Amino acid sequence: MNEKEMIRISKRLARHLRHDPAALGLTLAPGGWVAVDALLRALSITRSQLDEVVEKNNKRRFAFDETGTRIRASQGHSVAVDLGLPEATPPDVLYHGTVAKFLDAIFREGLRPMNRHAVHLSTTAETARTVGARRGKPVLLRIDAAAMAAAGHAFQVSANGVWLTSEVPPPYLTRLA
Ligand code: HQG
Repeated sequence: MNEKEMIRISKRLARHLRHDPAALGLTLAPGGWVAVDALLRALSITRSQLDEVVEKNNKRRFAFDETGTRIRASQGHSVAVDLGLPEATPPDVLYHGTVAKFLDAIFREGLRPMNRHAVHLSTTAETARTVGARRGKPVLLRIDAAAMAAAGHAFQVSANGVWLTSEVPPPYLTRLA
């Protein structure tokens, strides 16, 4: 499969596994899982195409269950879903990339999940900068995750290494650049 075709399939997977399964006549089972058979039929793709997208996806956005018969998005959902991820202790510092126009609101009310299910945080400044750059000139925020964890905020880490939490109140945020 060429790169263009992979991206096309990946975008369709992201749309349906995170946001709009109903558009394909699919529903997400608990945990966000969808039967691979049903997905292949709905997207008119083959199992080997799906395997290739899952394996080569640049952010490893999708994962099969241990039987290989079900698939889900590892994070990024807007539909209600409980991924059943265990609580995990975050690194002391995490990063979030955003853009200047959101800063007033962010420093007033904290980082919020907005349309997604959780706030997404990165372990490296570089990744966060890339996330912010999707919207314009990136602005980098440093999150004092150690202090948040000490204060009882729960964190989870997705299968593809994104740290998730339900909010980051302003006292834990510092603007870096
Ligand atoms: C901002 C992509 C105003 C927040 C990326 C962000 C990531 C606020 C936007 C993943 C706010 C939400 C997630 C507040 C947060 N007031 N704005 N209180 N709190 N915001 O897309 O983190 O390619 O839902 O800064 O690479 O940008 O889809 O979150 O700018 O990993 O796999 O509101 O999505 O991955 O935007 O991105 P998003 P995000 P995929």
